[in-house]
Amino acid sequence: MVELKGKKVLVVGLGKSGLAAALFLRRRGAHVTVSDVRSAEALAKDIPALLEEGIMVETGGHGLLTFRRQDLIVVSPGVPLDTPELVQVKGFGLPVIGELELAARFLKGKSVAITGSNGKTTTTALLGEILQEAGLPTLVGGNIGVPVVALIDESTELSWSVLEVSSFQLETTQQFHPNIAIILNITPDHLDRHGTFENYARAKERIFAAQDEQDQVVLNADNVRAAAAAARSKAKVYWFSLEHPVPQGTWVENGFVVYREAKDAATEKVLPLSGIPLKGEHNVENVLAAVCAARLAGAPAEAIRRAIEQFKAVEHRLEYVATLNGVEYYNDSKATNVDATAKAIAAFSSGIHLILGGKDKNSDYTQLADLLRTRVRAVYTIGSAAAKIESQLRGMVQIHSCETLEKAVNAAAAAARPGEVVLLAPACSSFDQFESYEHRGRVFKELVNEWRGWKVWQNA
Ligand code: UMA
Repeated sequence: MVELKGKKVLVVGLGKSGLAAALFLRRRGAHVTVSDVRSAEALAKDIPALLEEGIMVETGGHGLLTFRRQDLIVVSPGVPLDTPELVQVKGFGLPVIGELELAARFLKGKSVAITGSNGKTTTTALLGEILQEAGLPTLVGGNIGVPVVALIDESTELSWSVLEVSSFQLETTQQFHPNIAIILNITPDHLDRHGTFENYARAKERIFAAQDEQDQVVLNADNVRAAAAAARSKAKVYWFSLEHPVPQGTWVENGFVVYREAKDAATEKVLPLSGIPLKGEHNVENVLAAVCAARLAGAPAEAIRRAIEQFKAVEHRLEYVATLNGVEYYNDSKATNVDATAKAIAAFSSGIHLILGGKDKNSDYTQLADLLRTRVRAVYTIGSAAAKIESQLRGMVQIHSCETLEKAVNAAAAAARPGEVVLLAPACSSFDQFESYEHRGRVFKELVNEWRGWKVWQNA
């Protein structure tokens, strides 16, 4: 449905995506209502602008009648599809789509979409910078924080939109059709929402559901579940691998990232591994994926190399914070699942003081056992998942129950010796004690800086 004029549309959820979708729909002439479970007071900052635009606002809960009187429902990614009001109206045949699908129907030009359990944001930001460096008109958005509808007005037939897409967004896509789709990896996450790992993996695979033979999909040859997606894709498959050469795509050879367009084509050297300014092998994987997609989009190797060498780690992704008394502090607040935490631990060889915990997502923390035994000196637990983490990890590693991030930073900083690392990589979401993982990461950095102040005072 591209014609929105005069249509009655309900937007469910008034966060970043809901707000952007509601304003977009209104500008296109739809009669828009927004419904959110939060109170009018909690939403006070956004309501006046919506009312001024002639958008109706329902707060404090979702009314079934509000949902029934619509032509289309646009649901925010954080709203589960088994919300009773949505289930009921879907039963009546009302179309329910997400903000990504809405945007996809209007976005001009070509697009690369990036999904995966981990590395999405870094790869999206990096690919955006590469395409920009190559002189292509580039837009960046999606789960990275800029709703895709907000890119529509700027997009042209020549633009490349680089879109980070999550399983929540992909659950409601229909026509969403990226020219290049990337699946970085699929490891357990969001099981509280998707129920099973297979449901979650199938949601990720929806990234290529509308692709055809003209399109390309870039898959991680080293990740079993991502590689298995190849069997269901109609698009041409390209691979990336840290471990071995691939028929077409990117891999590492003699200390270089290399790319080959097709099995019988020449292998191109793109950049030396020493030119990658990011920590951890997982970031080499992100670079391999971005390089492959960039070559497919037509960026020359030289521009790719320049953009990668200048790239700075994205905030909250294994972000270096400070070195205090010989102890390094890293903020990986975006490590919101067990696999991301494993990758963060693997980026350091030993002496790690690891802050773990937050809101559990039905995760299995015992998967960290080997890394904890070999590289981690102590774990500091926080948040509502602490008891579960402690019971699963007991006997594997020294554990300190800290409850809050503040107590954890203080305890870790007091225990760490020169040459060791204090790492926030919590393996959980943040919503029990913080507004978001960004908020948690910022608090961590503030606490580290306070600790720095305290040290200076103590040494004086
Ligand atoms: N709400 C309801 N009813 C419900 C549930 C929620 O009304 O049943 C309301 C909440 O009260 C709140 C609003 O919905 O007012 C929040 O909507 P939202 O959770 O979809 O959040 P947005 O602010 O719109 O942000 C979303 C993404 N959030 C989620 O997927 C949870 C952002 O990704 C994304 O950056 C943004 O759209 C722009 O595209 C964040 C995220 O945590 C970073 N993503 C997950 C992840 O990376 O693991 C998938």
